[in-house]
Amino acid sequence: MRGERTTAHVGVWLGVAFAVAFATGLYSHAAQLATPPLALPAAPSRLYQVTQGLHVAAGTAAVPLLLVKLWSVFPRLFVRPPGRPRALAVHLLERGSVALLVGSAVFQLVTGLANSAQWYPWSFGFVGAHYALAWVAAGSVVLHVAVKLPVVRRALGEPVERTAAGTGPSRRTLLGATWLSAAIAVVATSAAEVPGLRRVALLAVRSGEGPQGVPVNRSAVGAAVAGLLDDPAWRLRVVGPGGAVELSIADLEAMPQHGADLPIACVEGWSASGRWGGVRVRDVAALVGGGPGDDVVVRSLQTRGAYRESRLPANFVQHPDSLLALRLAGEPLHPDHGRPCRLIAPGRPGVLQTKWVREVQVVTT
Ligand SMILES: Nc1nc2c(c(=O)[nH]1)N[C@H]1C(S)=C(S)[C@@H](COP(=O)(O)O)O[C@H]1N2
Ligand SMILES: [Mo]
Repeated sequence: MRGERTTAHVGVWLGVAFAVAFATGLYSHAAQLATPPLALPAAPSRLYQVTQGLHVAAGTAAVPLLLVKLWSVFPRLFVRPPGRPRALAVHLLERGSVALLVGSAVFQLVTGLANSAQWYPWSFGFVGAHYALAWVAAGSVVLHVAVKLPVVRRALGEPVERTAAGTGPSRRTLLGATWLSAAIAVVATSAAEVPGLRRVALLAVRSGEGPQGVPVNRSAVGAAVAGLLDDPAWRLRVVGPGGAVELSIADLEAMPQHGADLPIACVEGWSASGRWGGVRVRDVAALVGGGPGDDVVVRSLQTRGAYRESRLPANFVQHPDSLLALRLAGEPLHPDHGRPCRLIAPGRPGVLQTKWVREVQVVTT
């Protein structure tokens, strides 16, 4: 069952999975930069939910594909290197590029899956390492495809035999089982995103349950803000080119209220939608002279943690559904969802939907 044809067929699908993961990963990385190199769209509001869902699904599908592909070439790891210096150099170069490819691919899949499970058995920063190795993986895939193109062409040109020469399962059975495991891996982790299919999602990292119908990643207690949320002295500080104002909950509730159905789309691949209510970010920014070209920085009551601050680019600030939410599902925000108010804007990664907001700063660019 081993051999060129197995390797080539599985390799094509693995290449597709890596290409999808690379493209959606670049998008996710750009979306998380404070000032992205080019303006990303604020609509459709579910765009990031889709791209990040695809990212995690493609990475998950790649696991069985990579395992089968490695198994199909395994005996080749032990071929004796040629003796002649020139042939040996070529051989070592080829082995080196394969080692880089396998190493970076395994690294990406392992760190990605571990991040989805919020398990960090390492000391390096996930985001920087996963991003850097994505380029190494992409480069070595391109090199590998270029080097192997003649073999791939030949292997794909031949039919996949229906029955094996001897006894035992055929190559066709093996390929079928491989597709099936990739499909099962995707369904078992991603079906949670499809209404009615959550029970099928046996490997989903989130139960899908939480206060007000939305799961919680970082609770108020976990973020060490629980004691600060019901302080009657809380004011939203708004700063901008026109000065500074302080708004109480009553002041915010006296402003025009707006409702929006928006998802929380976590980088880990899970997402959940809710009905949010509150004031528009652009209305708040306008109080301190914020104009259509201005970005907004939102800061949390939280004093530690990577996600206590985020920057909303001008086109997101202007979107009518970008809110400082005071309510979820018709009730005041649950403490774990960011009471007294949180940022919720369309088309953004979950990590940027800052909770327990204390300050809004208009930044003139
Ligand atoms: N202040 C603050 N805001 C935060 C976070 C955080 O750790 N601190 N976590 C973010 C992450 S990773 C996600 S996915 C969303 C999840 O929101 P939820 O925990 O309310 O579901 O909130 C974001 N907002
Ligand atoms: Mo997240």
